[in-house]
Amino acid sequence: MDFFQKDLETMSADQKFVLQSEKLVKTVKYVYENQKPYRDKMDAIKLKPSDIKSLNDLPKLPFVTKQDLRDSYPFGMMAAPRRDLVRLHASSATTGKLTVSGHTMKDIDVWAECAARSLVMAGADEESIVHVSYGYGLFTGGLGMHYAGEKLGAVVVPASAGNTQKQIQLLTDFGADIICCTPSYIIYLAEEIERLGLKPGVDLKLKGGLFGAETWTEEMRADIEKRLGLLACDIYGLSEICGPGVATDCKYKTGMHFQEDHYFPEIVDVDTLEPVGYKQSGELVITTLDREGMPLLRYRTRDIASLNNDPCPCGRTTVKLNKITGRSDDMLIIRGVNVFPSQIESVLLQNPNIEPHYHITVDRVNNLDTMEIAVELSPNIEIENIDKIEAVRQKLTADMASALSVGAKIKLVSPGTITRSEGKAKRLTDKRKI
Ligand code: DLL
Repeated sequence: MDFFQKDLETMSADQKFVLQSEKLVKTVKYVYENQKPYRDKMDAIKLKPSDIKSLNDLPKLPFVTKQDLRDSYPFGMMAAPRRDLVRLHASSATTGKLTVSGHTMKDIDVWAECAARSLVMAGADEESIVHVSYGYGLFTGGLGMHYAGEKLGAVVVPASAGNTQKQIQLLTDFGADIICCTPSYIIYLAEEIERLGLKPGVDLKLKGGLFGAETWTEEMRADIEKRLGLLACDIYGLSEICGPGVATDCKYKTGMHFQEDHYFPEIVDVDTLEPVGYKQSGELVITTLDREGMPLLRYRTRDIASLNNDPCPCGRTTVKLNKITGRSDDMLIIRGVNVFPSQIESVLLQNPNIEPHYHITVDRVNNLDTMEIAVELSPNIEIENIDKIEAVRQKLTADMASALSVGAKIKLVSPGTITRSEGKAKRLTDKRKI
């Protein structure tokens, strides 16, 4: 199966523009009439729904921020009447209130459609067994991929997160060919699979995976693919918009195909908030084109990425989201230098002598920022081989300094000592904020 909905995934630029413009005009009118906080924003700049005639007028619209969602907690941004809402999801914030998202039946269906397209991109079809190890609950990962699998007509195994031994038993006994979980969890699973002496391709039938919900690098992808012999696709999404499936890699990995007939992406400069061109990095802003429950116009995701419009050999014509490099709010400023955790991961994973498990601790000592990166040594290195370990440490220290333009202390720790995560990994402690 090459496509889930070929006609919608391979539209010409003109067809797309017409469809998106029609949907945008309708959504703006619907939002103005039904979402008071946004109507107030439009009134404040004297913008009327009739001023939005096509997609070209999108930049006239004000942005919506996470703070707007918090200010209207819990239901202020819902545009559909209560009787039409069928589900709530929420994303936990590190500080403050939850961000709540409400869905009508149609919203759930559109989301399932986009996530089913994602499953197909990872190689799934109606014969597939889809093992879902994302958490089920307010987090959208579990239920999002669950409904996608059912929509595709595959068999879904709702394993949810946790209980790694049971997960491996289910994977070997049921023979799932597709797995959905966070990149950090698949690494943990791979490690356990290796420890148990199970052989990918023999004891396990996995051929594709959809890994997302956190940033991960190309180096991490290569490691996952090598260890498990599967196609590792990146899947992006956020609960404010729907959940997993907003954009996903196909097997050619030319960037994540953005489901533009439902969710329109823009990248804006982080300082000026002006839209930037393809391949230029900035903050991802998303407009929902047919959402009913909680439509969002120009929602600032805080995710830092770029778009590309290069042709993809798969035939899909959708614009592509390049890997998320970080969040504007998880960017670290170390002695004045901007550092994203993904840059650190990228350096670490190029070194064959270490494992992809790390933790970053940032502190301030005598008014100076310090950064320590604890990373696990590969089990292939004998712990008594002090000279080798010192050489690995020195190489990593030098590579890190040249990649980040700021020094970091490297602490090599024994294999298995860094806490494994079942959901989104917690890889950073910033003591300056505690
Ligand atoms: O993480 C939805 C999801 C579930 C996506 C499963 C993919 C797979 P939230 O909990 O609301 O929703 O968190 C959304 O997670 O703004 C990004 O910062 C980050 N994120 C999600 N997918 C990716 C990805 C889900 N593929 C926030 N790469 C987003 C990097 C990602 N970051």
